Amino acid sequence: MNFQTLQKVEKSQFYLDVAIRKGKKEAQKIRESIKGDRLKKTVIIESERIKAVGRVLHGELSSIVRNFPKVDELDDFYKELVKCTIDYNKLKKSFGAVNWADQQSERLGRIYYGKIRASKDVKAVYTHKNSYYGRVSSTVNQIKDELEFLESARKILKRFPSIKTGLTTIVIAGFPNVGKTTLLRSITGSEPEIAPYPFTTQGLMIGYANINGKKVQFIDTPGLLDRPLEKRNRIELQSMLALKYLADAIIFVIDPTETCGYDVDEQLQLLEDVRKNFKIKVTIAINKHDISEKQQITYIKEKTEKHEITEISAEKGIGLKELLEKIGQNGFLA
Ligand SMILES: Nc1nc2c(ncn2[C@@H]2O[C@H](COP(=O)(O)OP(=O)(O)O)[C@@H](O)[C@H]2O)c(=O)[nH]1
Ligand SMILES: [Mg+2]
Repeated sequence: MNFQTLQKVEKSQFYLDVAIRKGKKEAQKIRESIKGDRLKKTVIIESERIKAVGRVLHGELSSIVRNFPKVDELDDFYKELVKCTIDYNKLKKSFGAVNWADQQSERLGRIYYGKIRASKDVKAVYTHKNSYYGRVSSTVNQIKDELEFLESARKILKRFPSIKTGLTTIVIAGFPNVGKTTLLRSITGSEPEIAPYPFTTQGLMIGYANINGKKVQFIDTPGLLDRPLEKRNRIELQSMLALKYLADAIIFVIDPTETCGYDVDEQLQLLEDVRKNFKIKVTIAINKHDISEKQQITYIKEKTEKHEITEISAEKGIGLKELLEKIGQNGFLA
C-alpha cells in the first residue's frame, strides 16, 4: 500500500476560492457569447455561474472522500496502524461531514438555480446569487475543522511504511547490536531499504531474497523489537504488534558473547515476550559463532530446550543456509 501519493486536503476557503474563480470564468465566457435583453442575459449568466461553482465544489469535496483510503478495506496490518495513530471515530465523522457539505451545496445549487431562472428582474437575480454565495460559503466553512483533521490524518498516513503485504515476510528481532542488520544484509545481499514506522525514529529496514524461487521479504525492526515490551506504552505496543499481521515468522537473534551490551538472560526474556505476543513461528539464531564460546551456547540451549535453534555468524556467512531451511520448513516457503 502506498500512502505517499495521497492528495493534500486544503482549507475550506481554498475550495471556495477555486469554485468562485471558476464561476467567474464561466460567467465571462457566457457574457461574450449570448444575446438578448438585460434580464435574460443576467439570468443565464448567473445561473450558469452557480452551476459552475457547484460543479467545482462537488468535484473537490467528493474527491477528498473518494481518494482517502477506506480503513475498513485496508490490510489488517495497516488497519492496526491507523487505529494506533489516528482517531478512527473522528476520521469517520470527518468523512461524514464532508459528504454532508457536498450534498448540502448541491442542494443549495439546485434551489438557487431555480430561483434565478424564475427571477422577474435583474435585482432579484443578484440577490439570489449573493444568497447562494453566502449559504454555500457558510456550508463549506462549517467543515473547516474536519478538513484540517483530515489533512493531519493524511500527514500521518504519509509516514506509514510502504510494505508489500502480499509477500512472505520474515521479521528479524533481538536486542541492539546482536547482528540483525548484518544478518539482513547477508541474507538479502544488498543494502536494505528504509521505511518510516510510527513511534520509531530509525525506520524499518527491508530487504528481499529469493528462496526456493519465491521472493521473501525480510524486515529488521530497530527500535521496535529490541527492548522489553513492558517498557512501552499501550499505543507503542499496538503499533509494534501490528507487525504480526505482516510476519509469517520471526528470526530472533541472540548474541551469546554479550558484546552487544545485553546479557543473555535479558535477551531470553525478550524472546519469551516476543513468543507470547506474536503467536507465530519464532526461530532462534545464535549469532557471532566466530567469536562465541561453547559454554555460552550450551547455556542458551539449556534455557531454550523446546526451541528451534541455529548457530550462525551473520558476518562470516556461517549457518545462514541452515537457518533459511528451518524457516522454510513451516511450509510457506515451499
Ligand atoms: N564477530 C562477529 N560480529 C558480528 C557478527 N554479526 C554482527 N557482528 C557485529 O556486531 C555489531 C552489531 O551488528 P548490527 O548488525 O549492527 O546489529 P543490530 O543492531 O542488531 O542491527 C557490528 O559491529 C557487527 O559487525 C558475527 O557474526 N560475528
Ligand atoms: Mg541494526
